[in-house]
Amino acid sequence: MQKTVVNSWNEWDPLKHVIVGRADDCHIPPEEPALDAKVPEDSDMRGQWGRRPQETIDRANELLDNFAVLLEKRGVRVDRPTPIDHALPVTTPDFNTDSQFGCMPPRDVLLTVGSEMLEATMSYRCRWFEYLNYRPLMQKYFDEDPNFRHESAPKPRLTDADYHPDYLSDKIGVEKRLQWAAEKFFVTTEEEPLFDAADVLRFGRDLVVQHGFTTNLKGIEWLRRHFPDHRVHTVNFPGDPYPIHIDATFTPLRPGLILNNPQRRLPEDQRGMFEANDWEIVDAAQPAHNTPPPLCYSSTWLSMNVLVLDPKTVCVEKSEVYQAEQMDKLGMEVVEVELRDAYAFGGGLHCCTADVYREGGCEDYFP
Ligand code: DAV
Repeated sequence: MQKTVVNSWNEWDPLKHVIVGRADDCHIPPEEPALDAKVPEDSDMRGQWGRRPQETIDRANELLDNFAVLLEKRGVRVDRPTPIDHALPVTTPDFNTDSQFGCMPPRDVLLTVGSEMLEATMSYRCRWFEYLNYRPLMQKYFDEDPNFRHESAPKPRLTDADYHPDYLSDKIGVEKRLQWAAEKFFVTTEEEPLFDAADVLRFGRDLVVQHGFTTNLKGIEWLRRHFPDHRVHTVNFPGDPYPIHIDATFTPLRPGLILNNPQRRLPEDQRGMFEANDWEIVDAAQPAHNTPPPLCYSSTWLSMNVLVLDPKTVCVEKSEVYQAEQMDKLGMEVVEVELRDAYAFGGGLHCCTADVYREGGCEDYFP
């Protein structure tokens, strides 16, 4: 029987079908320009690379499996990717890197807009082939759903021309990084379109895209041309010295309400569309932790990397008690999910998932 499998227009409508990543065979990739720019200068990850320790992979998989079961119990269909061999190098005519990243997190690679799933260009060399982890699922959706549009953005060349050499030092300092972020001088150049899917938030007819390390202005322009029926808005958050991915910075919870990282506030001159339509942008609660877990790329702000199940229900990481309390005050039912030991694999509850189906259609929230 023919049916609609893929449909998702925003971050909050009732979730019915989702992909949850796997930690199998995840690697800390060797040094490369865009990835190094994101590793904080005092991080335990500087200079390390290789396959992640097996016990951390097993623990992360246990948590991801539990999360999948929890979602299924709430009536959400869950699919899992098929890991490729991430120990293999990536070699193209333009570059070589000695290992890959992993099949986490799916949110970075797959952008679902309506009946389309778009594979992002990616901007790390080690993530160039990451879409292959999801191809078995894409093929399945293609067979099941006559309206499914499987799209892939042009694979970038990722030569040295894609990266500003100024960023290739491990002694830049946070002050300089903040100044560069304010000037919108990021590690990626405008050589060719680059974007990660996790820099995009979907608000029905509007797509809000973060300009930062992983997404450049040409990438945003490519998205604008690719989605001609959408309005595409460029945002940036000058308070973030390591700006990759929008989902620990700006988190819509339901129509009219967005959590914003208080260290990375949306500049006043970018708030017009929200203010004109009476959307509230509130500061997110403080994270419960002072430091990220070991071997983790992300900041402590994965606290606000929540997965909205419907406009009244949200999954919050179990140890993030302040974030949970704030959700409760905002009138959301909180579903606690233990995930902190999987953060090192690329992110939190929003990161480790990718939407396949949410109820509802394409609304105009900013008429
Ligand atoms: O705050 O380190 C993490 C986003 C992961 N998708 C941060 C951003």
